Amino acid sequence: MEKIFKELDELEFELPSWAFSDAGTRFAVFHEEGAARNVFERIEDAALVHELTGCCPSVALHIPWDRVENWEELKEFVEEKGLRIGAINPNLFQDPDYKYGSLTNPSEKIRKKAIAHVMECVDIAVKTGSKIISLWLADGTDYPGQDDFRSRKKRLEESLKYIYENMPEDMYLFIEYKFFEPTFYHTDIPDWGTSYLLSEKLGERALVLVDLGHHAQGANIEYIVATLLSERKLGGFHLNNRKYADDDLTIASINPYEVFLIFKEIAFAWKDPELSDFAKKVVLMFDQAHITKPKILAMIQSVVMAQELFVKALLIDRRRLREAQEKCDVVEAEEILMDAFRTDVRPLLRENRKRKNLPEDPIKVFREGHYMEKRRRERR
Ligand code: PSV
Ligand code: MN
Repeated sequence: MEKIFKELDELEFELPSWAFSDAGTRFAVFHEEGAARNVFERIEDAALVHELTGCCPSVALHIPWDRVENWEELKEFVEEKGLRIGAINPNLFQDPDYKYGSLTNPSEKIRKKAIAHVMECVDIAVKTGSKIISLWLADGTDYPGQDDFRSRKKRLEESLKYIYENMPEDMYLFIEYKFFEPTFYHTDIPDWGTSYLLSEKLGERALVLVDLGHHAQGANIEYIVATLLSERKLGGFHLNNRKYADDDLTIASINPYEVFLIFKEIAFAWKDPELSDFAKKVVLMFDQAHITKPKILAMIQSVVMAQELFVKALLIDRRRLREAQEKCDVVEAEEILMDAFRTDVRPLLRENRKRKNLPEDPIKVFREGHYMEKRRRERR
């Protein structure tokens, strides 16, 4: 238990500011009474999640959604709340100019505009003490012949090279992939292989970001994670759960076993002396849109769920598993995984929280507290 407690001290999650404000489907945005209306309120909500769970000390920002005039003031506010600013996410998907692409756009003027926006985000990262720019592109085409694939690839590589070479030397560039949407004929960064290729060409501080929602049905995400870890090219995650496509449902709501198997790869890398330092830097960020669940509660539920699944992954008996694998004892190997997966780790997590003076059951404390009433009163 003490060993797990030590490992739990190192298990941190990053919260997305955007999960605390109104979100919607393709068809409508739904309002939640008391939901955060601006970046300061989003930080307050993230701070509450951290206060109740004790393991979410950083919050990712999305620009321009979280843009302020005075970044020093925001940084101070974040620190006062006991948090730090995590990844800065440029937005290259809402400006009408990007209809035919941002960093890949045929127009040099628009490419320059997109690069300038990313460089603004680099500047914000410097001002707020963040070390990560997390890039996702909506770039792609809808129809055959719309643009030339190889020209787009070249433009993308050139744009990224400019950004990478002009970032401070201690800053990381995460490149996220998504196999479709909003374009449907082709996507410029559709899979981990393309993200890998681009980041490999850029250099050591360019890494792949795996959003769990951005894969085709049946994709083996844990294998992708293992491959990227072994190549030291995994930067971070956007944790969520997918049913059909990028639904951004709360983590493990559909398939907890899949998340357990993904976390197994990270937990094993944590314990591998050659990979441990690298693996512990992999950022476990959430990227979820809470529409049917109350936002703060959904986030607390996600954090608790992610902690449980990570602890289960830490419990796997690696020595026995290796022995079973060497003997090609497939049933025994799977049983060893299932032993850990079936273990009820909730008492252990409750004890851990008690020792840290945290609520033993953060979901219950939030539900029974008056956190939302206060917010509904103040955020009319
Ligand atoms: C795109 O679907 C994405 O996963 C990217 O990470 C964006 O930054 C985020 O969602 C916006 O909600
Ligand atoms: Mn994402």
